[in-house]
Amino acid sequence: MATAESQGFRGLLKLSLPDLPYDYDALEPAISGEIMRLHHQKHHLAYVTNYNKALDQLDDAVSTGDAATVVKLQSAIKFNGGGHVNHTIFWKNLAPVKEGGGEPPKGPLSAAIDNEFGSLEALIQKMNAEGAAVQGSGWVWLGVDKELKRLVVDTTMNQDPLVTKGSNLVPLLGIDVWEHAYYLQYKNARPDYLKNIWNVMNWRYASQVYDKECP
Ligand code: MN3
Repeated sequence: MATAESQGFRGLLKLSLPDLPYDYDALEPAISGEIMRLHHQKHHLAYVTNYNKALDQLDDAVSTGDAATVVKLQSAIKFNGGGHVNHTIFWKNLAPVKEGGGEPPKGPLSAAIDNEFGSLEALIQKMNAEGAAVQGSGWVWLGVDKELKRLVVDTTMNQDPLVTKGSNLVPLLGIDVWEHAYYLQYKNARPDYLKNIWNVMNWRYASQVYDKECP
């Protein structure tokens, strides 16, 4: 939201926490309401708050010519800014079953998946295997290389957005494999979380992004 007090760094807007496009419990039983509430209200909010704090400090450091502090702030900006970017996509990547969650992709994206991976099932198996293999915290992505017009599966560590793996990469779907995304419900069984999340995957959103990048 654009308010006067939200303006800090050179008049640019600070971030604010976006609303979820569904209720917290709308993705059950795949993802519990308790996880969704904490993930959105605590984790995502912390990225927003800490990014804004870093921008304030950057504003001060830039205006006093404090290059050492400008450099020092880069990791906080990358981590918290990336957390906001990734979670903003993640909420849109999910949808309640009654709103099309889990419905397989159609049209050009479906054809591109078959062409690149053989089948939707093969893509899901590949993403689940790569997501399960992420050491520590990170993300597994389905993206499109907008120059080559090709689908790619890749992983990123911590809160690095997909674009850190290549400037032409645009995320279609990202799955958060941080423990905070599943632990309350699935404990240490990340593969079970990965298996069930496809029941609420929003392929309509992925198709919209794909159609925009590969018209
Ligand atoms: Mn998360």
